[in-house]
Order: sequence, then C-alpha cells, then structure tokens
Amino acid sequence: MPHTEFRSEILRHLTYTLGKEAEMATRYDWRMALSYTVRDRITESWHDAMRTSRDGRMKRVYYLSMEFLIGRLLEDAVVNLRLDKQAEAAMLDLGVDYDAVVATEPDAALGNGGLGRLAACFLESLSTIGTPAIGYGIRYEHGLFRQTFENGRQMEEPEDWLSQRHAWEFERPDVAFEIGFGGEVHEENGRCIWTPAEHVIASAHDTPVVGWQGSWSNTLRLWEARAAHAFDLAAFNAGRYVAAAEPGTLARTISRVLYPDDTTEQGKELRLKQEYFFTAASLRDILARFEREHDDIALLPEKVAIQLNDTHPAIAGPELVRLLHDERGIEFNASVDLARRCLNYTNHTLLPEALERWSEGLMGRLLPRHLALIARIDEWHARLNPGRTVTALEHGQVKMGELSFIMANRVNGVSALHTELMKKTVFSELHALHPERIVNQTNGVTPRRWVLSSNPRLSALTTDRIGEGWVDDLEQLSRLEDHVDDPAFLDAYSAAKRANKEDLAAWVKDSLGEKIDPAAMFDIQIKRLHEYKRQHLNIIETVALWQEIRDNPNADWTPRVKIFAGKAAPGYVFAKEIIHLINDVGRVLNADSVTSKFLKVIYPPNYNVTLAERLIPAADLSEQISTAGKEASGTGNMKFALNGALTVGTLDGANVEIRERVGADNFFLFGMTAEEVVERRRVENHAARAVADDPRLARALEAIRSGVFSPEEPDRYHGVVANVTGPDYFLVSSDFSDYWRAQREVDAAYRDTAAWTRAAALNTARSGWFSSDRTIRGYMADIWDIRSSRAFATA
Ligand code: DL6
Repeated sequence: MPHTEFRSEILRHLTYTLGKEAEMATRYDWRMALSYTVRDRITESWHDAMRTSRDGRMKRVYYLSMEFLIGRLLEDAVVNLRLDKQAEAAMLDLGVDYDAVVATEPDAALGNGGLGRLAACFLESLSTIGTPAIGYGIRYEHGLFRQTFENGRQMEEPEDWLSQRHAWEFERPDVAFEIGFGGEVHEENGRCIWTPAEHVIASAHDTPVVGWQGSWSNTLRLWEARAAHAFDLAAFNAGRYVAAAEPGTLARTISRVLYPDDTTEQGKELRLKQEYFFTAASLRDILARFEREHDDIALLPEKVAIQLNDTHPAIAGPELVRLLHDERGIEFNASVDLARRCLNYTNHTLLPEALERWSEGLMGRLLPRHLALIARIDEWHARLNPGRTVTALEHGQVKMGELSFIMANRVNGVSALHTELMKKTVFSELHALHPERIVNQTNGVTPRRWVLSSNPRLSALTTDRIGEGWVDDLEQLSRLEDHVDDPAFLDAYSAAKRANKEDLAAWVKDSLGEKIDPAAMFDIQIKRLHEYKRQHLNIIETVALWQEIRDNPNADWTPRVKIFAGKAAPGYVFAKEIIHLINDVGRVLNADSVTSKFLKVIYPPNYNVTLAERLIPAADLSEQISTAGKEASGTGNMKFALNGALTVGTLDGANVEIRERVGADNFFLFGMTAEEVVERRRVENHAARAVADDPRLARALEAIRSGVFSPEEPDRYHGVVANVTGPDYFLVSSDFSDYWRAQREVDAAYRDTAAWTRAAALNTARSGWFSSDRTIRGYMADIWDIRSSRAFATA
C-alpha cells in the first residue's frame, strides 16, 4: 500500500474514531490513529486465520498463563507487517515525529519476568508458524508496579497502562461467564451439584497477535472481572452511595492487580481466586468452542491441547473433570482420562518456595467441589499405581505441582539441565511412576522482537550478508560464520555495536544525567532481583575491582560500565537491600575522580520490556551468574548472545546449551556445577572459609560492612554481609574467587578488539537455535501432537 493511502487511513481514524482535528491532535491521538490503522491490517489476517481453523476443524493450542509480558505492541505489529517504511513516511507527511509517537505507548507489564515474556514470545511464534492458538490470561488493571528510587531505595507505585485506551483490544461483552466461589455441594440423583455462594462475571477482551509478514494471527484473550450485579439501587436510593457501588468494587478486585501481596490470608485468598477465575472462564470458553465445532466429546484430546504455564492454572485439572463429570454427566474415570489427555504442564522453577501449595482450609472454603475432586483424583491415581503413590493432597495442603503432574499428559522443563534436575529432585517419585511423561523443551525468544525490531543495525547487516530468511528461520544465522574472518564484515559488525552503545550512552545522559563512555565495555545484568540470580556477587566484585583500581590507578585497566536493571518483589527485604547497595556503590564510584574513568555503575529504574530492548543491543558482556541448579533456563541469556554479547556465566539453565553452541572459547565460564553446589553446602562454615581464603573478598566485604558506601548509616549493610559470610545459601562467597578470575579474563579479552568482535559475531552466528519458533515446533511435536499448522491447512 502506498504511504499516501496509509496517511489517509490514519487521518480517517483521527477524525472519525478519535473525533479530533489534525491541528489539535496530541501525540496520544496520533499514536491511537496509527495503531487503529495498523490494527485494521491485522484484523483481516486474524479473521482469515480463525475461519481457516474453524472450517478445517483444526486442533488448537490453548496457552493458560497468569502472565503475558507483551510490552509495547505498535512497533512489533508494524515490523511484523513490514509497514515500517510506510508508517514513517506517512507520519512524516503529516508532520508528526514517528519515533516520539511510538514512544508514548505504555509498556503493558502484565507479568513479572521470564515466565510472562516467554508466553508473549510463544504467542508470536505460534502466529508466525501458523498454528491455531489462543492465549488466556487476566486483563490486570494494574500490571507490575512502577519502580522508582528514593535515595537509592526501591519505591513502588501502581502501574496504570489502562489509564489510556488500549488500542489493540476488542471488547467482547457477549463472551462472558459466571464464575462461582464458596458455597455448598450436595448430591442429587447420584450427581454432585455445587451451589456457589458468590459469583463474578469473567468478560473477554481480545487482542490479535500477528506473526511475521502478517500471514496468520492468533488471539490473546484476557478476562476482566465484573460484578454479577454491579450496582445496589436500593442502597443508592437510601443515600448509601459507597455501599451501592460495593459489589462492583469487590468483584473488580480479582482483575485489579498482578501479583497481590500474598503474605496475608486475604492476599492468599485473592490469588487463588484469580487463578480459578481465569482458568474456569478459559475452560468454559474452550469447551463452548469445541461443542460448536464437534458433536462427540471423545474427540476432545484430538482437538484441544491445553498448556498450563507453571502451576498457576493447575486448578484446570479438577475444573475440567468437574465440567465433564458433574456438568456433562460423563463417568468419572472417563472424565479424568479425557482431561488428562488434553492437559500439559510446564514447570519453570525448582525453588521449593515457588512451588505453590494451598491449605486445605482455604481450598475447601473457596472451591469445595474441587477439593473433593482432588481427593478423588488422588484415589484414582493410587488405584492405577498401587504400592508407590504420590498424592496432591497431603498434610492438610494441596500441592499444585503434584496435581499438575498427575493431571498432565506431558510435563516439561525449560532447559536440558533443569529437566534432568526435575527428574532427580522435585518430581523424582512421580517420574519413577511415569517415566515417559517428562520431556524437555529448552526456551527460546522471538527474533522478530529481539533482533529485527530492537536491533535494526545488526538486522540490516545480517540481511545484507545472508538475505532475509533468518527472520523466520533463525538457524540460517549460521551462514554468518562464513563472514567472521572478513575484516569488512567485522568492521561493520563492530560499528553497529558501537552505534547502539552511543545511543544508549545518550539515553543514559538524558534520563539519568550520568555520562558513560561508549568505548568502555558495557557489562549488563538485567533481571528480577533474587538472591539466586546473585546481583550481590556482581556488586561485591565491582567493589573489589574499585579497590584495586584505587590502589594502582596508573595500571592498564579495561574501562567498564556495569549496568544493572530489575525489580525486587515488594515484600522481599533482602533483594531490596541489594538494590540499595548497588545504588549506594554507584553513587560513590561514579563520583570518584580517580577511578570513574575506568569503572561506573548505572541502575536505570523501572526495568521493563522496552528498557530491555534498549539495553540488550548495546551489551558487550552478559552477566548470567546464578547459583548452578537454580535458574531454570533464562531467556535474557539468549537475547544477549543473539545480539553479540559474550556471556560470563555459570553452568546453569540454558547457559549450558548456549556455551555448547557458541563454543567454550566464546563464553567465560566460572563457578561450581550443580553437583558441586550441593557438596559445598555440606562443608561446615563454607562461606567463612571462602572469605578467609580470599583477601580481596574479605576487603570488599569489610568496606561494605563498615559503611564506606553508606556513611550516613554505617551499619546499613551488616545484614547483607552477615548473610554472605554466614549461611550464604546461594554460595556468593564460595564462587567469588573464580568469578574474579573469569572477569579478569574478560578484561584481557576485551582489550583485543578484533578477537572480541569475532567472538561476538560467532555468538550471533551460533545462537540461531534459541528461537522460540524452534521451541514451539518442539511443543507441537512432543507435547501437543499438532501437525495442523497453516502449512497443513493449505496443503
Ligand atoms: O521459563 C521461563 C523462565 C525461565 O527462563 C527462568 O529461568 C525462570 O526463573 C522463570 N520461572 C519463573 C517461575 N517462578 N519462579 N521463580 O518465573 O521462568
């Protein structure tokens, strides 16, 4: 379409959809008009895709996830539809700054981190591949909190992405289900009837998710909670205005906030309500669609593949059994069998505290019928596996990991190491009973967002050398290996990185007021704050390095800028102390006139998808330094490697597979293996011994402990230091010396610019396997038994 036609459509939306005159339009108006114009383009392929799926009676994937970290959608859609040139030209004609308009889109933060971002990448890959799919989740009014820093401390403010209209969604008031809670169960003619005490309405909002080149689009369906009776007119007429609105307010609580604090009983109840609310609505929607298209319920597993993204939707097991057995009268064993053949479960963590458990009391109060069904599912499982039984209900608790496993056709881990550890640890007994059930699907990331859109310079260079096929066949990047000894290619590769670093340096100056040198190594650790991810190992090493530079300022130091970004859970006190420490260290180091030309620390607040898109293309070094055995996979590690950052990392999660592929020479390995970690924990006083053995570590810790970075409150970090010198469960002290060694190897390697650039280019060339298209094809073959993608429908 010529850009003039595109311009007319933007103006039409501005005039008739937004009701604005061009001369009065704000950036918001222009963004909305542009978004509606682009959405129109998607809608055609979306309708075609839905018609093809319906007419072909195709099997669909239903991805149930509490989180979809989709970020901004405009640029993603423009890039996938290849409308970037027209959109820019049309906006230019209209006298509007395209980049400034795109930048006004709120970052939809409907997730915490890797798990939610993976769900977003998967939906895009499913559309690119042309596999019919619907992602189901919650339309949170407030996504993940907005992080600010006050004197270096994390502060949390509500996120309000819906304070503006969300241009991409279609409201579906006609798609609504009544979801019940509490109440009683009684038997009538041998059938259980659940009469809930309370009801809310789940109402659908659909966002189309367009794949590469726009030839297929799937749906993200998010549920909003509304009151069954929103308004109490009698109370209103009696002048009790607040009481009159109460039913609506209470019901809306369910979809109000992502991750309500669940340290209180009310918080726990709300979280379980959220989980049941979106799972129950999704299952009813799935069955309604199935029943429109098919007459025989026995076909359910042939037509429906449901993926449970972690245990959050685990109540799907008993709920699907209830819908089949109680509501449709199908015999119990047959119902369990049908449900099981549709359901699959992805495990994303081995951390015991992250494996969900609910008290029987709470479950019985909120979902009495489900509690009884879980007990019956346990009996059914015990009957089939006499002798060695594992149950979901135990010691007054409902274990959602076990429930998900028992009710799943396939259970998958998210990296090779994590899957093996899952078999040996959390699910060892269930694995022994069902050795065929656990499979591995190593995570991946969509190259459309994480290279093509976020790193246009690298993309243009790649396309120039190997053509455009890499965009939806990422393993074609391996053809770049033919160019890694071509000086012209290496110069261009290095120039692209340098330009990305200059852009980042300009942004840091503008937004944080700190000047950083694009010639310095940009060393980046961006992820949620957690002890197992060990941001504290990184900052302690930074302190030790600063001390050495101060001792010997005239030595040949390799200049570095250490960049951190990430949020800590509001109730996670230790993680918040680490953030505070990083900011305190940064304040001292950045003001040090002797050392700051060699070492700076930058911590932009409010890490989100958009910030990741800015930081990753500019990275030289990717910090993936978790305690081995704790990071299930990681996906940031893949994004960095693809964009030509070298990794300093442990043998954890997908780091293992990244290193295997990019080559040991192009990866800085350090630290204990998962087995060594277990051994080391058995050593008495392991942390104190490590500190005694490494004077550098002892000196850095002493500086932190004595208040060098917090003179206004000298004992601020006593707790942090006591932890890493005492229990040190995550083995920061024990891994420190080897981390220091690896970092000095990094310094030396960075000084050899040509060799570094070659290693960076090899990281790009050899990371093509980490596309989420490959991961989705793995799920299709090993878990969903789907061969019916667009390719099959048209064949
Ligand atoms: O699988 C996506 C992502 C992994 O890449 C991360 O390694 C893993 O930590 C994350 N898991 C979670 C689950 N909860 N916890 N903790 O977010 O999943």
